[in-house]
Amino acid sequence: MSTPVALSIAGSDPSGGAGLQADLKTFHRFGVYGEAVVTLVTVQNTQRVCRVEVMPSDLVAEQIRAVIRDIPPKAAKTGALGNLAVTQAVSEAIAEAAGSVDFPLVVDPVMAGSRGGVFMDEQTLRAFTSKLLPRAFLLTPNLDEASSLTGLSVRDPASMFEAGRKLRDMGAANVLVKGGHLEGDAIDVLVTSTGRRIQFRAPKIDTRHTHGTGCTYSAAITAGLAKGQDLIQAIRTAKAFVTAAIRTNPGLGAGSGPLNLFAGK
Ligand code: PXL
Repeated sequence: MSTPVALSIAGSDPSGGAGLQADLKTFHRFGVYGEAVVTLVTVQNTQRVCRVEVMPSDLVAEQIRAVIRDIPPKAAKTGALGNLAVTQAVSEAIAEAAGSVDFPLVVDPVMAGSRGGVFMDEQTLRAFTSKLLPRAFLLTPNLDEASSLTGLSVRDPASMFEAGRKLRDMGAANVLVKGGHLEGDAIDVLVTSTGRRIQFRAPKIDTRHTHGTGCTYSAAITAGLAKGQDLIQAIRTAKAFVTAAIRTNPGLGAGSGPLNLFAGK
């Protein structure tokens, strides 16, 4: 069997728990070879984000072009993009690649970090919505992101389903609205390309060490897709992994620490 390859286009978290670092570790955990295009560099530890420097947009586009034809990914994901220029450059480079390389794209609409740091302003949100969102095989907003993208108040499974339907109308093929911030269980709602609604449920784990949960979840789904799993199978496996990774977190750092990305090994 050929080596499964996945590409992440995301920001660097030097504390290693989120962003590109979490994506690569998660790909590796699932036996998937990872490629990594950096969009922005953060300065952060488990307590706070101190600085965000976004890469020049041509540098981001060149990285994508350099790797995508040489080692074509079987699946790709985007995370924090940082500004308007990078969002446009990534959308264009992905559109260009779509002519010759075919892979499902998981789009994680990262707007802000759990430790602070804003990765998407209003203008960027508009470009993201018109240019990148319609290229998503799967869009993975949390409750706040689903609210910002749709203008709806997304706060329970019914409104998560509404938002999912609206985001499909806006052009995403499938939408997984993540309910990790709901009261009670962590319920995620998938609206599929055929309009089916499927719920994924896991118990909420009471810990402050949840940094990188969104990145890890979308990376694990991307890894599953790179291995040829269907979407529902990839989400089930990813959800179980993220839940185990939170439950067995290593308790690192004085603030919100990382997950256990070895979970299940
Ligand atoms: O979890 C969202 C996220 C994504 N990417 C980078 C981050 C964070 C959160 O802090 O730092 C680089």
